[in-house]
Amino acid sequence: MEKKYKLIARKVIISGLDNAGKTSILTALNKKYDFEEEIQELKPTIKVQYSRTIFLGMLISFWDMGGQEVYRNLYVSHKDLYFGETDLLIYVIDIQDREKFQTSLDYLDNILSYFQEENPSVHVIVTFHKYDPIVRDYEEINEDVNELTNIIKEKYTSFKIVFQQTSIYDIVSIVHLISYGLSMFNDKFLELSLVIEKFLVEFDCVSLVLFDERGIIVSEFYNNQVEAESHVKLLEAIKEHLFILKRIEEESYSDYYNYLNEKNPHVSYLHQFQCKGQKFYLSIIFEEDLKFKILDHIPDLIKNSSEILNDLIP
Ligand SMILES: Nc1nc2c(ncn2[C@@H]2O[C@H](COP(=O)(O)OP(=O)(O)OP(=O)(O)O)[C@@H](O)[C@H]2O)c(=O)[nH]1
Ligand SMILES: [Mg+2]
Repeated sequence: MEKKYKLIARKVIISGLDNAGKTSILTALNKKYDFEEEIQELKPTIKVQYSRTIFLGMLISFWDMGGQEVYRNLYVSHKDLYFGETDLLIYVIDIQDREKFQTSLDYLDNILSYFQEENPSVHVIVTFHKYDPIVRDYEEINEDVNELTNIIKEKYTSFKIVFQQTSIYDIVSIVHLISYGLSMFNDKFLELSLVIEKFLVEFDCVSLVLFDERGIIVSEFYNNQVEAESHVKLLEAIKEHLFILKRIEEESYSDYYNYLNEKNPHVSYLHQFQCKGQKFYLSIIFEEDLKFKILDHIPDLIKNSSEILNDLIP
């Protein structure tokens, strides 16, 4: 049956030079796992590739803007057509390609000057991409991240630009990038994060993430006392949850699904619930001895989250 409500449309542009990794980011986001082969075979994007998803009552259109020079020239000579009415710009810089930094900064400048004139309230995220696990400790890479961040921050004081680091070898970083961007559209997300934070603190969880059925993060909180070594395990557990929910959706599994994994050092728990006919997943990581206390209180958490989700979903 067709739903009667009208979705709020949002336009998200993913821009940057050719080979920066834009199409890879969207492919990884979509697939969550087993995307390596597909990404190896990606061809440069011809002009703009459009895709859509629904996230909490918003119809999100992603514009993946092929970054080869001919296309960049085309966009900047028809700025209204391509950049008009943008709600969020995700600008991708290949952090491993130093030689192209200046060209990338120039292109960003071109786009942001347009927004400064025409659409100063646009949300902007700059992501330093190809920040792969194996290069994260390289001093030069981190220096480049800092330097580029400072250059951009100092130049565009009228925008509140958010900076991120992503890699397709770290799927959680990709999910974060897009989720963070989408949560900028509605203040209710802040309310939800307070509910999530309160639960995390009260029951001393390691992490608490709320996903929608497509695996986009609606809200999340992490215990900042987690040590580096456990942090890696924590990300592994969240990744496992992402894979499970992707499988559930792919296989149209219709029963409620809960999944408890008691592997060391922490227990990880995935709990599905519904609100206004939509599925959501709570992903919780906690210490073994808190298990019963936490599982007992999940219905309260669902109740409190659902009250806010009810307002978010049209
Ligand atoms: N090391 C590394 N390589 C990546 C990453 N993301 C993408 N790549 C590689 O970068 C290359 C270009 O990726 P694309 O996603 O096609 O780049 P694009 O920005 O869409 O390029 P255009 O469509 O021409 O604008 C591919 O060979 C990918 O395998 C990453 O996080 N790390
Ligand atoms: Mg592309």
